[in-house]
Amino acid sequence: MYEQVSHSLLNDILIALDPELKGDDLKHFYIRLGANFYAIHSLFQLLYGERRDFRLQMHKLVEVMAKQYRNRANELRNRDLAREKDHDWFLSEKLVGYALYCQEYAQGLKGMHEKLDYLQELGINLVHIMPILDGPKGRNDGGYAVRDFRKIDSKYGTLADLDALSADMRSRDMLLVLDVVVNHTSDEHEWAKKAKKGNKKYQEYYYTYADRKIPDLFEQTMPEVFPETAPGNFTWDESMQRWVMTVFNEFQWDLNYKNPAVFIEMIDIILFWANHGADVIRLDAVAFLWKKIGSTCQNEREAHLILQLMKDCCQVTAPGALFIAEAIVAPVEVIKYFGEDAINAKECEIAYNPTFMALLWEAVATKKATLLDIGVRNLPTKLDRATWLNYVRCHDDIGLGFDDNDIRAAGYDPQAHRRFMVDYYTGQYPDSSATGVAFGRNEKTGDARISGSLASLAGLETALLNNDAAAIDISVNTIILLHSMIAAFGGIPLLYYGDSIGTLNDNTYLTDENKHHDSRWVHRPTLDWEKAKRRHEPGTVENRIFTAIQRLIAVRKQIPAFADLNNREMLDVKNPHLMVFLRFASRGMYSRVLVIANFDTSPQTMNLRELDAVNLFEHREARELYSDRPISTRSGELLIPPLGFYWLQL
Ligand code: OTU
Repeated sequence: MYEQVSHSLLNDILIALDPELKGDDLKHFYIRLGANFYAIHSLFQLLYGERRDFRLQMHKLVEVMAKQYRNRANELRNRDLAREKDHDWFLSEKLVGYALYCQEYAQGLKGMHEKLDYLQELGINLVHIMPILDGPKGRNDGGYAVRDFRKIDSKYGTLADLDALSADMRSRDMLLVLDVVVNHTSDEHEWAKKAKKGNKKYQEYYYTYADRKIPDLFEQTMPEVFPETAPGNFTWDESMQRWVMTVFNEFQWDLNYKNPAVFIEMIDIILFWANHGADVIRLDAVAFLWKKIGSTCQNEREAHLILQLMKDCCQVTAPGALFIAEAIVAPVEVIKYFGEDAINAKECEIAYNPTFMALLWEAVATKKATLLDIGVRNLPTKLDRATWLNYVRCHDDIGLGFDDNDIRAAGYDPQAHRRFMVDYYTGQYPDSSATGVAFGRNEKTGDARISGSLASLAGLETALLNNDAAAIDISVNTIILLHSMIAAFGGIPLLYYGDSIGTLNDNTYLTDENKHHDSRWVHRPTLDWEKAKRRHEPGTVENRIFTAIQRLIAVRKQIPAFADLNNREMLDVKNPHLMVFLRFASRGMYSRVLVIANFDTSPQTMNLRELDAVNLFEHREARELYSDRPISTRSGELLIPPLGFYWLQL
């Protein structure tokens, strides 16, 4: 949009810009800048308009965007243009992701090359390499406390190694996802070190206070993220003689986005990684970006303005790069990270789907899809050009963040039901064979979360220990069922390393002084490549899980109705153990697919006449796509095996 005030400011900025930043090859940059400048200016004004140095800061912002565009390789610029044309590319059913630690997976970045073959064998084409940036030894929260945002930790490799890897991935048509930890830095970051020495400029990069007055006000309404290991939200810094806000661990200093310098530094860093080949950037802990006394300091409106501004700036320099919002918050809040009031996503194109993840675990524990069904129906409608990252496990704990009203509607008491979940997955519940570990127990609120590998939570550890073939079947089928759900739901399935071969809990963290207090390390093991080899030995657990997931992925990629185009319809069925939904596509061979999942450990029947929404089965049989076999529908009833699922082509 053209608007005089912003446009005349833009003209002033352009006149003053370094001539080097005005070359002919910057044409595409300036076209995009013109298109986005009104939005950028408006957002910057909303956030920082009160400041006397507003114009100067705007100037700096444009300079950073232009410099990073000048640094952007032609290959990536061409990619940007191709993606502008094919703008819905990331909604495709062809995308399947995998998250891994490069050290634990491949002994570092150099080792990744040969281990990409394994991922391709599975069908993966999007790889999230967990944080690799320089951080203090031990006090780094698994890489989420960064000391230098432009340096790769030497134990993983070098920037040149990453460039080589991203080039290799591009040649294999694989997408690279990297983290930018936007909410905080390590207390050993150069900015923090300067702040500690009394440098006012850098103290303003953080929230620091001489006494407890403001911290006490904040803490009246701020919940604790790590109540066991890092209670409170402020830490006293001896050398600075000030309190500093530390929402996560005490060594993670929260950045102060009320300061435009912080915003500009971070957009510079985001663009730096986009220029090093990141196709997708995972923005960590985005719900926390804005702090306000009297609020929970999560999901504030300004946090959204910051993300919109980041998106608008990124679109000017590196429009091909997408953002993932990591906001593990309530469903009504998560949805806003796609961009509120927009039609197309204009904040983050991709967001973790923590609600679906937690609901899946609830369905496994109760063997019923009741709450899952309610929860999914109550997920707010997603924008166009926005998609979910659907996952079963990740490097973090499982938070039980479903909606209290939904829990009640499913017939449970919210608090008691959450307690049941924790008991169930930590093996306290009589009927449970899960071997998870509690995480983040909060004595004040009674809350807790759950750690543990997928296989261990699904009872595989216990089943193997008891050499119980039937129990092994149950856990293997649970693992496959859960993966079938993330493959069919709509969005990008994101697998977690080790899960496709049934990796169990790893208790070695208990003897590591830097890890023993944080149970999330139980599910961050070194990948056992000997175990992985057994994927080729028929009959092994590894083989059963791996080949099933491999098949799920291959079939998903052949089903256009599995692209994420807001094309899912939940269907009513009487049997509470079943989750049933329809996926549809306007074109393509398999235009409608009926997904049925049975969460019970016994076979369940479904009456086809209940499905009036799909007056389907005039035919005598339907093709089941996963098994590639016809299934008779003649009796008007379908029998779904224990923990089984069908993808029926209509
Ligand atoms: C994220 O986590 C990361 O995924 C964690 O590994 C980090 O510890 C944390 O940020 C701090 O960098 O901020 O919006 O267990 O679910 O802290 C959600 C709690 C986050 C995590 C939560 C999450």
